[in-house]
Amino acid sequence: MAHLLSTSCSIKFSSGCKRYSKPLNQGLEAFPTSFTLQAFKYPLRSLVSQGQKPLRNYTVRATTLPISKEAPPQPSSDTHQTSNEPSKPQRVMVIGGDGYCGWATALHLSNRGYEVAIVDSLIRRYFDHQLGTDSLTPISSIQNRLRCWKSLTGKSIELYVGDICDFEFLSETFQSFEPDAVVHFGEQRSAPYSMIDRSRAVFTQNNNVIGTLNVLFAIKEFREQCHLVKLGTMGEYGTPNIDIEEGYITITHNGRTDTLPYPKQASSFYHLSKVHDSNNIAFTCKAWGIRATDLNQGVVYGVRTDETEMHEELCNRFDYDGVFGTALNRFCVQAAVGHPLTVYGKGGQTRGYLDIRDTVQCVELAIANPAQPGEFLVYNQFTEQFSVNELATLVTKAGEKLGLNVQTITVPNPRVEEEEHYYNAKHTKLVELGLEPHLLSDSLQDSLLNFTIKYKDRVDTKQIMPSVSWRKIGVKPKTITA
Ligand code: NAD
Ligand code: USQ
Repeated sequence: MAHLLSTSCSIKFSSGCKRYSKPLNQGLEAFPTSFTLQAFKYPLRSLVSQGQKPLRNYTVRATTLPISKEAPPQPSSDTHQTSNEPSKPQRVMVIGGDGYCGWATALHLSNRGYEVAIVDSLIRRYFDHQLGTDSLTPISSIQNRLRCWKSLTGKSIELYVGDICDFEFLSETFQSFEPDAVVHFGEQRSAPYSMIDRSRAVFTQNNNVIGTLNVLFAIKEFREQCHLVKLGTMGEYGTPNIDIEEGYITITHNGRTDTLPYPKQASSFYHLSKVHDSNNIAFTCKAWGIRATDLNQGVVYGVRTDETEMHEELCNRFDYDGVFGTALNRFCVQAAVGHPLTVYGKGGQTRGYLDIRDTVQCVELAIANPAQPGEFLVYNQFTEQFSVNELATLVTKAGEKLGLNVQTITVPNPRVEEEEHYYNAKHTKLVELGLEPHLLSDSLQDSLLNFTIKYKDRVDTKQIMPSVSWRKIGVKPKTITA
């Protein structure tokens, strides 16, 4: 049944299991009370079917283009290559390829000669409808994006629309595409979203943990040599008072020494879902000989990559709202529209950051240097670390150069996190593989700021303040606008 459909693709609904049917507009809280979080009035399942059966999962296998079905080359067993020209597995499945990191990565890999398929449920677009938010940038439908890519480059990217929590869909997709590598971005990735209420916490962990578990089973059953490149997060480690190593730490205790997974102290139900993923992946590497690389990524900033720059229809999404927007991207939008920069609490919270152009580089390096069967590689994927206060200072200075009057306010921290802490996370392994970082220089700041200024008329300033409180999770909303 797994086959590709033509441009005017028909839609097949699969009988995926119903796990989540509570309307998602319940439990949103305004925090603080001076703004509102809009909620969409339909339950999640309405996204996928207006039919009689209450389906969560649906299957649309579509491509705008015919694809070559040549026999895929076997992935190289020659791993850990450090040369500049590593052998490439040819067929890469990008799960979550319609999202922020996934879209940029899918185009980059396609441009670099990989046969790429995007697998995505498109649920990220639904979250915007649900919350009343939108990308700063106008984004085309995934079908139009792919048509545009084909017409510009002649390169086809296959598209499988469906939910990886639906194992039937995922099985058919694996058997149809036969990936040599799977890059897995396809998760609910907002910490605030996971902290809105019980239903979003459950949704996040269900979506992320079961989705990843299904990917592991699909590899085991259909493509056992396939290399899994999984996007984890630096937030799995938390902020311990010792240096953070890349995945593992050697400990001597009561005279005995062992190298163990680095302790995890996640600080949201989202971040915890990534810890569970990592444990499941590590276990299946041991138990089944899965080959996997966990990329513990820091906070991503920026929007332009070489490929998305080629045409406005290829433009990536850019989130600035209080639920999905991340620190530096938000600060640039805030500066552009004259909103004070929203530093939460004391602003000493320090994290690893990287340019989205480095995200795509890192993923390519991970694919080109696959883990051995049974091996679980862990890399810390970021290039520089900053405190929130340091980011605010950088944006203020860059804004001044552009004639902007940038102010900063202290917002009562909606999260439960250390606001002044030690932070020193190692991040050398991807550099050793060949990563050439784009650092957050003044000029980069200027160009990111200029980009946000270009789209500032699209900003809904009501979406800027944080709307979700870690302490008051599940409290009924005071205000929900229609
Ligand atoms: P995103 O929300 O923009 O994209 C995720 C994509 O996955 C969306 O297109 C969504 O529709 C899809 N998806 C979600 N659940 C799915 C499912 N069950 N089946 C199929 N598709 C599904 O997120 P992003 O910012 O691109 O992040 C991608 C990954 O990178 C996430 O795993 C995230 O945890 C990780 N990450 C992101 C950042 C960041 O700053 N954006 C930092 C560190 C790690
Ligand atoms: N922060 C502010 N003001 C803001 C927004 C954020 O002070 O307006 C602070 C937060 O309190 C936090 C830090 O900035 O201390 C980072 O917050 P964020 O929203 O930029 O990032 P986070 O919630 O950690 O999540 C993002 C992605 C997630 C990824 C994570 C990487 O959404 O998918 O896993 O970055 S990491 O932070 O390393 O865990």
